[in-house]
Order: sequence, then C-alpha cells, then structure tokens
Amino acid sequence: MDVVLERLPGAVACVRIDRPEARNALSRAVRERLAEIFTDLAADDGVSCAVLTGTDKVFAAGADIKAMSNAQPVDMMLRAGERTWAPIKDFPKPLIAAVNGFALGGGCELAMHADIIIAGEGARFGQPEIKVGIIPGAGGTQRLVRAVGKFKAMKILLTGEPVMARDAEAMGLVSEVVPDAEVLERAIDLARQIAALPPLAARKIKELVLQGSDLPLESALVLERHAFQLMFGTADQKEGMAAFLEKRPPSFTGR
Ligand code: DAK
Repeated sequence: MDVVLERLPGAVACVRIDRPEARNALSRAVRERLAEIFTDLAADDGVSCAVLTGTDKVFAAGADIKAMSNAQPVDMMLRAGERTWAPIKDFPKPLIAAVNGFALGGGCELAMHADIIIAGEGARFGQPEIKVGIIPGAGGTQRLVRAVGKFKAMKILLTGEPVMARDAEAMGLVSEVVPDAEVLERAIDLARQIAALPPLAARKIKELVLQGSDLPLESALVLERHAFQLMFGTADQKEGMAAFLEKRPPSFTGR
C-alpha cells in the first residue's frame, strides 16, 4: 500500500504516503488513493481533523516524472490530474501537513493544500518544476504567492531551489518548525486539540479563510457575518457559552 490510512483516537485520521523507493512521488495510483481517502474522510462523522504525512525522509518529491516524461499535451488533458487533487482541495475539515524531508513540486503543492504545516528542522520546500522544463501544475504559482508574497515566491519558482524549514517558516509557508523526530507527534497533538473543539465552527473558519481570501474585503465580511450568525443555531454554541458561564468544561456534540 503506497498510502496508509489510520484512524486515531480523538476523531483524528492520519494519512501517510509511503512510497520511499520513489521518494513518495505522486504516481497516479497514489493520487487516486489519496482522492478516495479524502472523499471518505470528508463524509466520516467520526473524523474531525486529518493529518497528512510522508516518511521520515520525504513528504513527497512531486509528480511522478517517469510517468510524465513522454506525455503530450493531449495525454495530460485526458489524464485530468485535477480530478484527483479536488477531494484534497475541497476537504471541508481542518487538514494538517506533517512534513519531514523533501516537499518538492507536487509535494510542496500538496503541503500547501493543508491548513496548517508542521515541518521538521530538516524539511525542504521547493518548486523545482522549471529544472525539468515544466511549471507547477497543482496550484504552485498561485498558492505560493498567496502564502509568501511575490518576491519570495518568484525566487523559489524561477530558480527551482528549495528553501529550508526555518526560512519557509520566516516567509509564512510553514506554521511551526519542530525537531524532525517530533513532527508527526506534534501534528497529531494539534489535530486532537482542534478535533476536540466544535467541528462546525472549525469547518466554517476553514471555508471563510479560503473563500474570503479570494474575495473583495466587503464581500468576505458579509460571508463572515452570515456564518457568524449561523453559529447561533448550533448546539455547540449553546453548550460552549453555557459551560463558560457555569465554569465547567464543555461537552461538544458536533451539532
Ligand atoms: N518522480 C519519479 N521518480 C522519482 C521522483 C519523482 N518526482 N523523485 C525521485 N524519484 C525516484 C528516482 O528516480 C530514483 O529512482 P530509481 O533510480 O531508484 O529507480 C529514486 O526515486 C530515488 O531518487 P534519488 O536517487 O534522486 O534520491 P535522493 O534521496 O538522492 O534525492 C530528491 C531525493 C527528492 C531530492 C530527488 O529524488 C529529486 O530531486 N526528485 C525530483 C524532484 C522534482 O523535480 N520534483 C518535481 C516533479 S514535477 C499536475 C499537478 C502537479 C504536477 C504535475 C501535474 N496536474 C494537476 C496535471 C507536479 C509536477 C511535479 O511535481
């Protein structure tokens, strides 16, 4: 199995890409399995937050170059790679990427599909597509510039050179850097912390941050206002506020 799904206590799922012999290159089989898993997790009421990780040496070295090297434009159109990325792009629950080692090309783009990125000190992020004569194909030219700004993004995209975790953190591409051996544990702890909070509020926050950042501010603020009002129809809002006022821990139900 190139992709392993583990359901963990605390409403957390851990998805691990495990194809070390090809540095976790995102073959069609890997992408189809990821798509299947994220479609299932989206519908699974027992999962409130997911962690996506690789091996201790590599998160993912990008799309499978061997499978693309002789392709023609029509082949790429017919493969419709975007189909397999869609369930990750549209995953409605918080997603944390736990990155050790290389996150290159499609691997860096995959990490950027997450909401939070925890990286090991030895992690490296890069978009080396230009070195093999192509450009990023899963949002690299768009998500990277939104994350780090034009001048950092251009340097990474135009040189193809990777950046180390600490530099990635400084430019806003990484949420937190921890020692390599602690990456997965930290990501799972964080996932449990988030999963213990009202899941409907978490989903709305994710939806608003992602949709709102591409809208004019006034339209985004209207979306936020409506979602804020909607929260008052949830049992978790009543419970959260009652628990605060009664000075007791809340017991959220996800309703
Ligand atoms: N694809 C296929 N095989 C790969 C691979 C890759 N991306 N990366 C590594 N491998 C394979 C190597 O070919 C080698 O295979 P064998 O020779 O043993 O058969 C094996 O993994 C070990 O690789 P290395 O010997 O190179 O291992 P090292 O530890 O020395 O180096 C490395 C690790 C990750 C630094 C290095 O392997 C590397 O630079 N890999 C290539 C990184 C890269 O250029 N990535 C960008 C690929 S292009 C799309 C969406 C997205 C994309 C495309 C389309 N659509 C929605 C349509 C994305 C494109 C890309 O990502």
